[in-house]
Amino acid sequence: MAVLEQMTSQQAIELENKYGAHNYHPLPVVLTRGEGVYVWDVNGKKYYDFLSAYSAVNQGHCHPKIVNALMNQSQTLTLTSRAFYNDMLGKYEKFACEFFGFDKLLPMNTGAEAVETALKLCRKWAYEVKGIAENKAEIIVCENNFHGRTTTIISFSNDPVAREHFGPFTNGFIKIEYNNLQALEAALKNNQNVAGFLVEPIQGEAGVYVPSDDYLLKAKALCEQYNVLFIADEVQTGIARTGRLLATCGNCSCENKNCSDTPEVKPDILILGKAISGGVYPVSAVLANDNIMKVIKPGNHGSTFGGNPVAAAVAIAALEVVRDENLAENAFYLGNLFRSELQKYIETSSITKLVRGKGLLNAIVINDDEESDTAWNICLALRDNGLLAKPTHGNIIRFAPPLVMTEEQLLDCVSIIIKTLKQFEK
Ligand code: IF1
Repeated sequence: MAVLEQMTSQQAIELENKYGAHNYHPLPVVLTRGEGVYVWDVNGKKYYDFLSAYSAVNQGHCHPKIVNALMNQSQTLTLTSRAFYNDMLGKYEKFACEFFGFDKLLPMNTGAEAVETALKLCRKWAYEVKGIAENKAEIIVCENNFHGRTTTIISFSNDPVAREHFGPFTNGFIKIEYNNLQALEAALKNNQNVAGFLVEPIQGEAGVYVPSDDYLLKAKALCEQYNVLFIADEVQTGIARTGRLLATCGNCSCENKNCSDTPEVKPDILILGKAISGGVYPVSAVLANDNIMKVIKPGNHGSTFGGNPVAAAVAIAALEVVRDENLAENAFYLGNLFRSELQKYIETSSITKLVRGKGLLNAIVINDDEESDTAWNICLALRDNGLLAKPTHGNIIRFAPPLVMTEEQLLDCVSIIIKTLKQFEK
């Protein structure tokens, strides 16, 4: 069979099973095309995408402006490495620094690479600026975090499936309860060696846990009080997903700042990935001001593809789409509509306990134990009804459509979701 010949679902699944490592358990659907909020499988069936590739496709699948940027740059200059300058990286760095309000950007490719970069930057700042003794720096993280899959990152994960048999692990991390300011202060108070606090503004993988409104603001204040860097991992919550440009700091270039419910918090180090490229190309970034980023000197850190011309062109286009199509405002409005419509159903439902989230990063909790396969079966039924979503942990289903969705499409999805949930009512 010619490699690119049209395949049946079964053939595609069998190929992956035979030749691919089994590091995922995908929902049984084989996609072949994406456009805006829709994806199509190999049989021509159309679906609403309610996962957005884990919030990487905020701008919608194959956004023409972003794809054109990819195509144009790919036919001009794809990669120089950082051994030489190129005419795209500086433009992108300037654009992104002004877009998010920071002095400097360190370009990488994946979210995990950006998290690792932020950890290295924080440690180096701790030794060279704060004055912590060499190799004594500690970084506070939260229980049930998800920051990626590298060995150092899983060293501070408490997910056994992500950690088992991958040791030995990296030292220098303190775990505290998420959304618990007392726990944070206790970890800061008695320890001069704390360099930073790494936190997700909303814990996505854990099940879309939204902290109390003042958590991030007060956590940042505690970090300032103890001269510790506040590091925000916005790989999943950033780029308008939660109804603001960033879940921590609106820095909105738009008029109606959606900061009414949650105060703005300026991270010392901001970590971005996923939708910074609109899901078109692997792009991630670490942003900080000069007082922190100055510790990085030539040879300290890098990456072959980090900041390549294609990444630069794609990221500029992807961020312009966020601004020009008012995606934060759209996510803010549609997110409120989504939760209020689902809440009406939940009040009469025996199968759904609650809906939670911010902007268009939401989840429902299914009224069954974590080990049950009810959430999985609901996602299979959603697939049959034309909407793709996937459980995060056990009985929690994440709902995160592209931010370009219209109100009409959202209400259509709400009716599909409710119709499907009703099939499981006891
Ligand atoms: C998988 C989860 C989501 C992230 C945050 C860093 C990264 C991620 C907050 C690393 C990546 C992805 C990874 C992907 C599935 C997905 C995921 F389920 F794993 F946890 F979104 F919730 N910080 N999240 O969410 O970025 O290196 O992947 O570019 O590994 O299964 P990456």
